[in-house]
Amino acid sequence: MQQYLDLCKYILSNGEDRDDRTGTGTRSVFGYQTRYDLRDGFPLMTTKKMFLRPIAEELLWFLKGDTNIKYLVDRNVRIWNEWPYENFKKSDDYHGETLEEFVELVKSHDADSEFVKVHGALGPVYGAQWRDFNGEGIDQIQELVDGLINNPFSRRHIVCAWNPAKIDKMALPPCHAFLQFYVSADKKYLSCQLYQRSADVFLGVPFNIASYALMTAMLAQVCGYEAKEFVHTIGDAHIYKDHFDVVNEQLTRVPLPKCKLSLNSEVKNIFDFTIDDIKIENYESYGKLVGKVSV
Ligand code: THF
Repeated sequence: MQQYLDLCKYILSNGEDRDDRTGTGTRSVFGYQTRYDLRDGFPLMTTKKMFLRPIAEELLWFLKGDTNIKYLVDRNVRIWNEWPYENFKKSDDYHGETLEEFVELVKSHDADSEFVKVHGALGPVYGAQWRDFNGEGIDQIQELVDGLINNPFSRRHIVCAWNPAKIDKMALPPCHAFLQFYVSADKKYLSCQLYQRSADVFLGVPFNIASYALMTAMLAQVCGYEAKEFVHTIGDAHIYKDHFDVVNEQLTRVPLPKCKLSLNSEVKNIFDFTIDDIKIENYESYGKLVGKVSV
């Protein structure tokens, strides 16, 4: 994962310092591409301690078409909690609860309760656009699978989460906006390229790389290919100012050998994967590095 460290170094030395929406401030470059070979191991960052479980749960949540944090909260995945909490704070139901107390409220209410429906909702984010684009019943994932199987050399294996008609209804407009898949000429391999409009390089990018590498492997399995390459193309690639110290610490670490992804080979439908079908083996890493998420 030297490519990732090179990206960090490149931003720190060449980026411009900018104010941003969250008020934290970033150093940023525009336009950067990295490539990860998926054949020689799984690209889970080794230069800090990571867990595949929240990444896999988030991907399964997207694939279900779910856009409410309840599913994640019930599984103790907290990466999406800040955004509904910001909206909750502006509502009449807010009586000074902390983020932790808000999360407990989401956990203790049923999925079909008013509380969860109102305060757990993120609007029509990834899952909604992937499985039911614009609320018009277009299942981009099913169409992708059908296309990869029946028309491998198509140049239209696209999944698009960016829906201009619905941006203002989303808690956060999609960062990983546009995906394209590519089958090799010998019909052996599947590759994936992501266009990410905005990337929090310390916190988000290690998640995003692992997430799309996992998705590529799952798609490859159900479509009869092997995962080959993940190409990551970024628009605004930034490091938040309050992450500079942990990034510099990470840059002193030399990447360890990649781990291996192990999927349950019996799963033949992309929508049938469960968390127990997704495992990593031989994961070795340096210790954890902690950074705050800017909202
Ligand atoms: N907003 C910002 N500012 N950064 C992001 O990375 C980001 N995302 C998603 C949407 N908005 C974003 C949310 N994804 C973590 C990881 C991914 C996130 C959000 C937060 C995070 O805090 N990771 C910690 C702890 C992980 C844990 O709790 O298990 C880490 O150390 O990796 C990018 O798509």
